[in-house]
Amino acid sequence: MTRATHPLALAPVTAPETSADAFVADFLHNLNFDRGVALSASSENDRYFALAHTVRDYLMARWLEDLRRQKESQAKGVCYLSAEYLLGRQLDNNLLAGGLADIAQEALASCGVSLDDLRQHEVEPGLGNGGLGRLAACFVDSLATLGVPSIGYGIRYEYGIFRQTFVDGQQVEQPDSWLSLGSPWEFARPEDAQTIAFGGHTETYDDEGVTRSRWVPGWNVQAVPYNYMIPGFQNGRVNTLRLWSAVATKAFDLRIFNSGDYEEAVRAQTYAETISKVLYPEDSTPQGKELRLQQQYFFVAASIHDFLDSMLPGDYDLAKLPERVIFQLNDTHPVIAVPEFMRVLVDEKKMDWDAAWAITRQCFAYTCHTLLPEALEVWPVELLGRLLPRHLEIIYRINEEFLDAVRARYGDDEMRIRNMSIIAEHPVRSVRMAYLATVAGAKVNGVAELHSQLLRDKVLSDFDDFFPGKFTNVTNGVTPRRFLRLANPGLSGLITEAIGEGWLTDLERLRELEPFADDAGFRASFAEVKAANKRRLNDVLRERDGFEVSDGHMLDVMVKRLHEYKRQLLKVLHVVSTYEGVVSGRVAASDVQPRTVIFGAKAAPGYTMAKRIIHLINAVGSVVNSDPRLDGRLKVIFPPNYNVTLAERVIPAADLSEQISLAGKEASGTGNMKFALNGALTIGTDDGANVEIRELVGDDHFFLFGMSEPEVEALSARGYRPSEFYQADAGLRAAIDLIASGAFSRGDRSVFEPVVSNLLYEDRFMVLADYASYIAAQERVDAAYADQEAWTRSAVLNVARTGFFSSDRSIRDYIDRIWHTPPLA
Ligand code: NBG
Repeated sequence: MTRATHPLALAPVTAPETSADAFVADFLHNLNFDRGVALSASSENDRYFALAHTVRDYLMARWLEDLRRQKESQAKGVCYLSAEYLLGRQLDNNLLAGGLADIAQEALASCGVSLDDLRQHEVEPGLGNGGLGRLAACFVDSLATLGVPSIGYGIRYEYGIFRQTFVDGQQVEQPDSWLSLGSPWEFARPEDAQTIAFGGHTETYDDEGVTRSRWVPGWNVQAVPYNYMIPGFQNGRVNTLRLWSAVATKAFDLRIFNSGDYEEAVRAQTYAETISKVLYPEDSTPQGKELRLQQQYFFVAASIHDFLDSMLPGDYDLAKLPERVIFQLNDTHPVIAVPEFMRVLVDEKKMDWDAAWAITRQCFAYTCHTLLPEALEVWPVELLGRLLPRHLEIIYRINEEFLDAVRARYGDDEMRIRNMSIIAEHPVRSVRMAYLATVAGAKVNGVAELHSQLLRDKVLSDFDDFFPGKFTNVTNGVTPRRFLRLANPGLSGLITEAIGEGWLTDLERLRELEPFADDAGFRASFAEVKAANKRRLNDVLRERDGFEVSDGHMLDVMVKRLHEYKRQLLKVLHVVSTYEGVVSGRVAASDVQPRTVIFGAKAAPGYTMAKRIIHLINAVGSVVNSDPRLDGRLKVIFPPNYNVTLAERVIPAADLSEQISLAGKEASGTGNMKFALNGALTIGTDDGANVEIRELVGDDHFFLFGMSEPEVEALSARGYRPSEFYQADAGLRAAIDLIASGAFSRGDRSVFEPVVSNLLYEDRFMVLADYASYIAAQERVDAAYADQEAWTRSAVLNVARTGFFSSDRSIRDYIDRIWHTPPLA
């Protein structure tokens, strides 16, 4: 052990002394020695990096200690496998977690540097699409805060979710080159790279009298890990997020290069590196689909090998793995980990199939995040077999044994067999990844009560019957550190003043706020915080996009991915109907409750209808906002490129939260939780976690509308004809006709014709059926908002009663119901 002979090498790493002076010294040291610049010559990026590295230095001792302890204790831990982590900016979160915000502020000020400018400088890593990725980010925060031994594994996409711009009201996607100036939060570990193979063929061979299979791959890439610190909230813990980046095994071919064919010389490199190039590349083309499967296998294979290589002692008895690790599959994206794990145990570790399968079935658990059949991933057998031939064989064998067991239980019920088979035969022979995960997983969970129940009763009901006790629920949650403490310092201060410290890690304590709802003084302060948050939002919107929220307006917000099931169209119809009421003279402008409607939404690049809806929102906004007949009482603003950073400003300012999906379609929603926790009232359907929000806050403080899930089913069964609703409702007719007339497209009726005819003749998500109920609920909203005291009282009660939605509670539920991984002392 020559490496450790010097006494200093054995001393534990210690954090710098916590004082503003020490912070200054560290900051300047990092600026000079890391960045190679003097303060006077430094750029904002230099100062941002130096600050980030200083914060890192404070967290480093704890991080190294946690890594050591997790390995030494060999306690059971969680490997969270997720293709997405929508982290948001890191600086503020890490300052808060490290308890460093005040001294950093003071230290920088003494150097003449504004902390706020450096905050704004950070580019958020948008390594996720929406709720699923943000949930993973909340979960790693809570895992660290609760001190659960864990590691998050994912992909370090070079380009995250696209940057959205609008050109003539239409979405145009720009690449998100978040790494162009580097990231100060990551640690590249090329020495821990894993080799990930693809393609080739399989063969059998004789292994001392036993016939075994092996995979002879065709090509491979290197997976290089980048480590990120995930600090717990002021608890001295720092967990790890490990994101994989793809590089070519052979950087380039010198022989070809020397022959002058430069492109060919780097072809392999370019090809390999595409694997981690972008988040979810377009999957409507066969090439795109293949790349996506490559990404999935790439990161789970690297993660499994990393865990086995780096976290276990050399002579580890693999039969004990279920006592050591649980791999949580965040949706179907990482499910190819199941056959990979089996391949490692059976082919590489030469374990007997049954023993390996018994271990695998205890080491994986699966979270399903959807009910939409089209979102349940399937991989064509042809593709999977070409890319991962051995894995396909393993999947076939798992399926064969599973179907034998199904036959043994139910007899030759061919219908049931076909419905439960991991292999679908139509329209093309494919592997159903959700089924594979369900068969392999120790537990399967949905993400809200209603969602889990629908999974059990409908989507996976045969499996629930076959595997009693396998299905469970863990209702989603959000981290109160980012979405309350950092996003809403005003409200956080008020809460602490009222009920003291401690609620940030024990969010149920918000209950103690209930009596303050009846305290006029508290309500006044609460309303003042809301007003200040609106001003803060205005500052951001003005600078970012030149928008403004007018004083005295109710702030009505719908921010989430653009999807037909989420029904942004319903919100648009409400806006159009208010507008139509005034311009047709039926309603006096002075009777309209002043409102600003904020939309934020990205549409998948290949999702044409979603893009049309974005166009429509912008078109309606530009007409409504400039029509003097409205007297400035109705505004629609749609800041482009909604992301975590903007969410942190919008949510605390909102009065009304729009959660209006068709019942039975939104698995949970997490935006809904963030709004309620920040004191917005919800207008929503009985869908996803809305159901639990409404139960907790009470009917009087929630605007419920629309069909319930059984009513939706009944209407479908009867045969839904949207045009009947159109015919029967004059207000609805007027709103749709106005869109159809070209009023929002300079008289050109063709522009929104596809949207209108889709509503009238298909309307898969029953916008028209819920329209009347929605409008009536909005009238109740207007009436309620007119009584500001009562509204604020409801808002306070929303905050007080939604502590349940902390992601700390979700993680505790995972521990109790699925993982059984106690926190490390
Ligand atoms: C999404 C659901 C949301 C849910 C998040 C997090 C996918 C596949 N699902 O309702 O649509 O809140 O997951 O669970 O992104």
